[in-house]
Amino acid sequence: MRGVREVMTHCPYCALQCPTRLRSDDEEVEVSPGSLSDGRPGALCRKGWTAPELLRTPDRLLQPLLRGADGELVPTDWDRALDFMAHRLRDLRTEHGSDVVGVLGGGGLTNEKAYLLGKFARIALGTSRIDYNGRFCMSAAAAAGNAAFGLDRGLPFPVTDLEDAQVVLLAGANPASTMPPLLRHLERAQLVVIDPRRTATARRAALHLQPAPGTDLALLQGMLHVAVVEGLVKREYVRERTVGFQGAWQQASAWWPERAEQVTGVPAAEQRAAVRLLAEAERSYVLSGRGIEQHTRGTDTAAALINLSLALGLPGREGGGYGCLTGQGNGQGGREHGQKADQLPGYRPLSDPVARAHVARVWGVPVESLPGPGPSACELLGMLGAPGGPRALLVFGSNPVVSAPHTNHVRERLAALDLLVVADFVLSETAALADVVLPVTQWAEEEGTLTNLEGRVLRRRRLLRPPGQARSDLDVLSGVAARLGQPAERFPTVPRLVFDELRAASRGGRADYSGIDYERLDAGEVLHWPCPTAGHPGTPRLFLERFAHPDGRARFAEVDHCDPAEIPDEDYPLHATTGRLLLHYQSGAQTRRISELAASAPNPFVEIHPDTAHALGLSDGELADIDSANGHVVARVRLDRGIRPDTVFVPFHFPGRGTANLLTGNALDPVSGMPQFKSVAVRVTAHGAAGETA
Ligand SMILES: Nc1nc2c(c(=O)[nH]1)N[C@H]1C(S)=C(S)[C@@H](COP(=O)(O)OP(=O)(O)OC[C@H]3O[C@@H](n4cnc5c(=O)[nH]c(N)nc54)[C@H](O)[C@@H]3O)O[C@H]1N2
Ligand SMILES: Nc1nc2c(c(=O)[nH]1)N[C@H]1C(S)=C(S)[C@@H](COP(=O)(O)OP(=O)(O)OC[C@H]3O[C@@H](n4cnc5c(=O)[nH]c(N)nc54)[C@H](O)[C@@H]3O)O[C@H]1N2
Ligand code: SF4
Ligand SMILES: [Mo]
Repeated sequence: MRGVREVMTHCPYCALQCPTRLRSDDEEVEVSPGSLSDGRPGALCRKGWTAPELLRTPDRLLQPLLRGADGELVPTDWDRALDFMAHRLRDLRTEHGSDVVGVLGGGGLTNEKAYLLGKFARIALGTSRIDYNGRFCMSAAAAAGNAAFGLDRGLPFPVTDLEDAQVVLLAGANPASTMPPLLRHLERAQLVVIDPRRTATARRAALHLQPAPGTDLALLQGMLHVAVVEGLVKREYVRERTVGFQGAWQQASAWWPERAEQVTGVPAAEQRAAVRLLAEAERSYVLSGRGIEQHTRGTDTAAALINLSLALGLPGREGGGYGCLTGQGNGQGGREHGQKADQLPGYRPLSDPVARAHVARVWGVPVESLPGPGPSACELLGMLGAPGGPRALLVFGSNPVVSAPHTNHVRERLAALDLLVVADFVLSETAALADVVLPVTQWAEEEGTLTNLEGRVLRRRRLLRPPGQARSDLDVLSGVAARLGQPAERFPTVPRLVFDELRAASRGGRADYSGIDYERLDAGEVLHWPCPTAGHPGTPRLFLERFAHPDGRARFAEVDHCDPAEIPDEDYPLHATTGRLLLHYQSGAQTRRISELAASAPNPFVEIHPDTAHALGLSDGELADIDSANGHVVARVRLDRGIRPDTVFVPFHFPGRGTANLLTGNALDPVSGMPQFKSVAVRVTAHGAAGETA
């Protein structure tokens, strides 16, 4: 493979999955934007432009590592690493039963990897204890979407539809930092932004509502109240296309805007103005982000946003709609193929006997051998090493030591394991704690598919040979499965074969991929699921005729506001919320290794209003201690007039004592298992001022 090579593929990071042209001349890899689905030139954000650097990062994992008797990780070869792993897994399973092994997957894995990981857990390990980091990400909006529409696809329409929007409501989303090229589709729209901070997105908004963190449900009730009282509800749509309006209204009727103002801090006049803008425009869209979802009432809050959208008649029509901005590269596909605790491929429920029988047939195993639903990701992490809990954990595509809530607790639980195995291409903070570290391939070194935020299936293509001994996750799963006695043909390593099996497993399910294949994708067809037959054109727009419930109607939800699990008090008088910076991705395991990004955004910080800082005796740039009931963080003060004075913001991309998730706790949304990342009560003081901190 000498000379200049070129492939068309997609960025390795977020769910926008910007198309990229990758070129290599054996010396360097160059990236440039590819074309959008309609042929117009695409764009990349700085993470996309700098992504190739990680392919050649000096600390790339090139060999498997095993923890030696002296406690150090030492290089080994694949046979030794996999033999050791299989041997330990077998012993543990013999002693404690199959549920002794836990698996944590990721929304960055390709469809093929996510599918094979779920199959591996259910039939090679026989464990029910598999979940993935999408639990931290999509779970609340997905639960609300499934309940309301009978189907959960992030955007039920192509992003380009947004170009005709007149008004777009962004509820707890900051795409100017998290998906910059998406803003090109929003140029003509007036934006209404709901965010406690004046973000780069909020600065472009016609209207910026700034609620206290964790109070969105009250705000959305107030807005539904406005819609009803001002006669802005689309009555005919509500009558013909929905059920349950009365139940939703019964709850919202108690939330006149002035009452919502008291709880949220958003003036009643702004609530009215926002609803009028949305209702009076001909083409309005409502989009949800993690800001409203990552709470102990995340599902109910997402449901309240859907209630408002339904009342305004937006979902399922042309020139309007509701959607949720999916996060990770394969955040959409990653939640469809069976790495989720309660799910089988095709977005099928694991507890449904018909679904179980179908998938067992495709896998060639007795249906009784399929385990039942297991615990959600945070519950899984919480039970590691505890009596009756998993004693081994396999991690593929997540870095929970930085990104899971209450990370001190996570570290304790990981330390209580007999075996921790992490597959990664760099020594992430979690991999550094593992007994076995498996070096895997990156995006430009592998083939596969991902499903972007609009449900479109995309091809990832290989440009480079994997360096050193790096192997695909598919090879790893197949190698371990064989050592556990599985027939080789059950765990194919060729992505195209895995995809063909995934298609069969998804046939007839909610997310039906059976009509999509590599040939059609490689021929340039634009295919959104469901796509049930080889001749089917795919489904770019869902719900235009009917919603996916048997009666074709969408469901309003009966929800009400209550306070978040932790609210400010005398000891912890401020709200802290967490989230993203433009230049870093997630736990930062990837972007902190990219020189340009690391140099521009090197350190953890706490964003704080100047008046609050002044009252606390803090000045810009100085180190501060941030304490919550769960833990302690040290970060530099960054003054920002755009944040609410009662709120501070801590980005979650940094390790060590700047890890935002030292502050967050174990409270979960009872419906979805979503942690409360976006609202925790804290105290901020000058660093060291309080003496020794606990
Ligand atoms: N640069 C970058 N881009 C990314 C990622 C990344 O790590 N870095 N990750 C990708 C992934 S996986 C995801 S999930 C998406 C997430 O994309 P977003 O949802 O846009 O990102 P966040 O920064 O987590 O949260 C959005 C906003 O919610 C606000 N917020 C905080 N608390 C509240 C609240 O209580 N109510 C309301 N209304 N708003 C609140 C925050 O101030 C923040 O501006 O981004 C994707 N893109
Ligand atoms: N406080 C706070 N915490 C949060 C959030 C927040 O807003 N605030 N957001 C949450 C959200 S939305 C998300 S999505 C999570 C994400 O948090 P994580 O799950 O930690 O996600 P990443 O940092 O992307 O970790 C992925 C790891 O897998 C590796 N990796 C990438 N691709 C592959 C692959 O194909 N195979 C293998 N084997 N490894 C791979 C990467 O190198 C990296 O080490 O964080 C959550 N945590
Ligand atoms: S917006 Fe997302 S997919 Fe596009 S270049 Fe940036 S990180 Fe990559
Ligand atoms: Mo996410």
